[in-house]
This record gives sequence, structure tokens and C-alpha cells, in this order.
Amino acid sequence: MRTIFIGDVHGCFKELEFLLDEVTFNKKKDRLIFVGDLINKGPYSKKVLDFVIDGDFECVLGNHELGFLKGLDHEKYRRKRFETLYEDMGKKRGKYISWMRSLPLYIEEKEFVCIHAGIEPNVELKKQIPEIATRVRTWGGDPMDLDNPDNPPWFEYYKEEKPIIFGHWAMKGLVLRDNAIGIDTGCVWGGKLTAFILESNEIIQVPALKQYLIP
Ligand SMILES: [Mn+2]
Repeated sequence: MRTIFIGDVHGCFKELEFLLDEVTFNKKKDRLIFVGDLINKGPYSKKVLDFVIDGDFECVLGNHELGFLKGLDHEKYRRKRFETLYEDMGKKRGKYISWMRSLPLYIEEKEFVCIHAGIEPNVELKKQIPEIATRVRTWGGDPMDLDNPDNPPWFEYYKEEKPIIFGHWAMKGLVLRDNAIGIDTGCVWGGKLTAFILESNEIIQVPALKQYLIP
């Protein structure tokens, strides 16, 4: 059995299909885990959700799923980019929303931890909070300042052996450390969609079919 992690899909459904072909994904033999941010920015958010929900695959909460849910709950968090997906969901909206609400902040096993962005240093895993764990890139002690080039990446503080598999940092690209594997390689920005296979320590990638977003 293989454990296959997929980086931030952001609606890039075609690239996801190509990537699963490339890894010769076999539903009966492989465990498939998404690092979150299935939705927004790219063209086929609903198709990606259908694939993951109908296939009963695992996924951790990304900042985009969290933002979508916060927008439903509080008007002040509503963003234009969520409206298309909200409309696309149509009558089965309730199914998508309750699935999103059920997403765990992290998945932990003996062999790995999977979390969308990273962990707040010196805070145990079960005390991590969604606003940080789905957004942190760098850490300098201020939870409002999570992407500051003057501060070190969060994983510089992480000294345990158990590898953390994460996404969320397309600008950084692939991170391959002994205990931290970053697999957001910016597919939606015209980069690549990345899979990481835990048991064989393999990285498998497919290029984006186009640049869906321009910085
Ligand atoms: Mn993200």
C-alpha cells in the first residue's frame, strides 16, 4: 500500500487527472490524501470537490476551504471569489458544505503528519489553531505576521523526526527536508501539480496546462 499526498489543486481538475495517471493511482491499493486548498483560483473547483467527496478520499482543511466556510457564517468574511463556487454547487450545496465542515485540521499517523500550511512552533499539534495552521509560512512570534521574509520558515523550528507534509507555499515551491515536505508547486500559477509518495520518498509532477492566474 502507498500513501500518496497531492499538493494544492485549486480547481485544476485536468492536471489532477493527469497526475493520478502518472502515479498509476489504484483506489484499492493506495491511500490518497490532499493537503487542502482544493478550491478557488482555478477553473474546476466543483469537479475537484466531486472527485474527492465521491471517492471518499482524505483531505485536510486549507485556508480557502476555511475562508469559504467563514464567509458563509459571517458576512464580513465574504469574498467575491467564493461566489462562483457557491453558485456552481447548486442544490447539493449542503452536501459540499457539510463535507468541508468535516475536514480535519491535520491528519496524524505514526509515519507522518499532514497539515495545510504548517505548525505554530512550540505548540503541540492538537492545540494548533486553524488561522495559523492553514496560513503560516514564516514565524517570528506574531500570529498576525505569517508571511514575512525577515522571519524564518516555520519548519526551521521543527525538530522532530516525524515528517510533516504540507502545501500552501507556492512561491517557495518544493520543500524537501528530512522532516518537512512542501508540495505546493503553484499549478494554478502555471507551475506544476505535485504528488509525494511516502513509502518510496518519490516526487511526481505534472505541468499546468495553462497559467490560470497572473500575479
Ligand atoms: Mn493555501
